[in-house]
Amino acid sequence: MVETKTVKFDKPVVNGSVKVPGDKSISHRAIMLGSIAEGRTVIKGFLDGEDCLRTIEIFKRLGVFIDRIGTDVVVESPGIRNWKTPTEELYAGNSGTTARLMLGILSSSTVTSTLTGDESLSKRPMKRVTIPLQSMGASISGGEYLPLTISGSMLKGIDYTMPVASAQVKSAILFAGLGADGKTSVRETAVSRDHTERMLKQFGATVEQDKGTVSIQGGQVLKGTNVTVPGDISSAAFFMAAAAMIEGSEVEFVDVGLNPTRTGIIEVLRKMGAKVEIVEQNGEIGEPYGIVKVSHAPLKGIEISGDIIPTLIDEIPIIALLATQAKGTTIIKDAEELRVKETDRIAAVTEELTKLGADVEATEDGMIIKGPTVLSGAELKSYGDHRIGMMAAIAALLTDGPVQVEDTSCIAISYPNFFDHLTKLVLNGDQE
Ligand code: SPQ
Repeated sequence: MVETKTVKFDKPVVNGSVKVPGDKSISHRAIMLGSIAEGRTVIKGFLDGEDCLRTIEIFKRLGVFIDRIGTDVVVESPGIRNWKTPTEELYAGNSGTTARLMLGILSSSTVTSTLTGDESLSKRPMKRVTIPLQSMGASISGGEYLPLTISGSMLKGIDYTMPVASAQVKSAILFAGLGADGKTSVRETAVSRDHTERMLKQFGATVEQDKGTVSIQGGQVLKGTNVTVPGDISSAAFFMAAAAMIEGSEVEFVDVGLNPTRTGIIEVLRKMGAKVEIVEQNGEIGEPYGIVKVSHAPLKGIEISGDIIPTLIDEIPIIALLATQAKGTTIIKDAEELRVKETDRIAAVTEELTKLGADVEATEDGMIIKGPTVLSGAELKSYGDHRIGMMAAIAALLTDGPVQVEDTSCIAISYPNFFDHLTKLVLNGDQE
């Protein structure tokens, strides 16, 4: 049954403090590295989103013990070389991160397994990962898409220049390189999120980073450790945009991740004219996080292109909505990767914003948005994509009539309590 929600507010203002759930990218990696490592890993702040739960299920099938103690997730692993061959397929659900990173991990393990995914994931390109892995000697059978069968083997290190800026490709190669013979280097044209590099170090690995090249020496054995996951800035971005767009709004984000490879949204908000204050910053070792306050100010259109794109790739749907409220033209370029996410996000965003009355044109690698426009209620679709679903719900803060969002259950992939937080921030706004 597809869950449809009608979202309606009467001249809302968003206000108050919110602690968004744990970062999705970091939560996946904490389970993965905790399972590769020998011994016990305790994860605080883990995201209970559906994608991350898929990653947990996969490692349980490989013989890793994973359980909860209160809100912590505890991983007890015999180490990657002692996993058991799974009796069932490894199902990655909707999660590109799970599928692509697992390809790298499983290639250097000692087990044979088949990775599968849902309908959307089974249409997402995997060759970007399987080609470099196969050149390391990985045994992967299948084609461009899932399902793929991986027989773990002894790999050899490579020196690889990535054709696309992708943290998933980089991470898959680094994970494979960890178990390979010799050194593996990955060269990036634009810097993508570096959570894998940071966390490998937390688990005791030596990782070299030099001007866009990351290198790892194979044969390093990791030891379990404790990991704290900060709030996901990609989730916070929805309420950051709401606060920036709606007059009288101010929202504070507590313990939100501030890794510079992810904070493109803050730069964009500031350039567009919103008030963004970093009240406090912590966590120099591991992942930086802090308190961020965003408040409304008149917005103007800007160009968003080049090296900043990988630092805000997942925020582009909500940035597009933001641009409908900015004066002038916003041009988003160099973001063709959006076409191969959970859905084609360029097509989906253009179609849904147009239904609301926005002036949006899709281009091959982005969008051109003219603003400001008055938006009207409409019937929108999420396309089963959590980020499109949340963008549609936030749009309801701007429209006169209700916005009906078809298929909202996908929001649980990255932000299970999204609607509770939305209601809370609007209620606080009412009380001001
Ligand atoms: O995991 P998935 O489905 O690929 O999730 C998305 C998202 O919007 O949540 C992309 F659709 O985030 C990716 C992100 O776009 C998560 C990610 C990571 O954790 O390494 C990296 C980015 O993808 P890529 O292809 O640029 O490496």
